[in-house]
Amino acid sequence: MPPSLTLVSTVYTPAQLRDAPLDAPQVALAGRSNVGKSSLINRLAGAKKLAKISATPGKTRSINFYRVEPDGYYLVDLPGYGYARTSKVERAKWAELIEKYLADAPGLKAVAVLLDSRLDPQALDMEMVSWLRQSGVPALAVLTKADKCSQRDLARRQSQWRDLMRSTVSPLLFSAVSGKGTESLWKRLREACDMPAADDAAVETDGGTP
Ligand SMILES: Nc1nc2c(ncn2[C@@H]2O[C@H](COP(=O)(O)OP(=O)(O)O)[C@@H](O)[C@H]2O)c(=O)[nH]1
Ligand SMILES: [Mg+2]
Repeated sequence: MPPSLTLVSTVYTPAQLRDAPLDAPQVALAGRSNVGKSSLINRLAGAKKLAKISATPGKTRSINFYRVEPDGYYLVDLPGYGYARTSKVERAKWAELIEKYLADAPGLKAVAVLLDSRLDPQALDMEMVSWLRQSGVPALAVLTKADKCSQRDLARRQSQWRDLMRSTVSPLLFSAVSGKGTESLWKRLREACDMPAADDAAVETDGGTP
């Protein structure tokens, strides 16, 4: 059975972060507005639709904490960045909230950075990636909308990001439309939270050879 998601906390202001489950193991999801973050969360949630796929992008200004059952870690949905029609004041509020979260969450294990597989690396994506590197927070790159690109373009995009991120791990290919990458994403999320892969857990329950 795939894990299930339950929304347990929504935070609008830095002060409200006090009441959020920041100590529990968690992976945050970040990406530019319209990258497909809500669609990805809904795909992970399965039949239970959770994140509103907005007709008016850039409207989500909250941080949403989803508990993953039965594993017990959290997926933390950060507001999308870089929506063009956001005011300066809005943008400053956004930055304050996200920066406070990223700096103050002891349980933060990694940030899944969602990147549009159709687009060349964007300045804001590069900023997020270099901020994570400087902060020592592991980045888990996810190329979204993979159904929109040819295998050849996807492979090229993967190696481009791998080089940019100075990583040995290829970005994960994901499509909310086809479901491609869903299982691999669950696996990487668990690994990021230091939880054994489901297969390993099964082996352990079976017991080793005496
Ligand atoms: N073809 C395709 N379209 C997608 C995919 N994921 C999202 N979209 C579309 O991209 C747009 C933005 O998606 P949304 O999930 O709201 O992005 P968000 O702003 O990052 O939350 C919507 O029109 C979605 O239908 C995908 O995997 N494949
Ligand atoms: Mg959204």
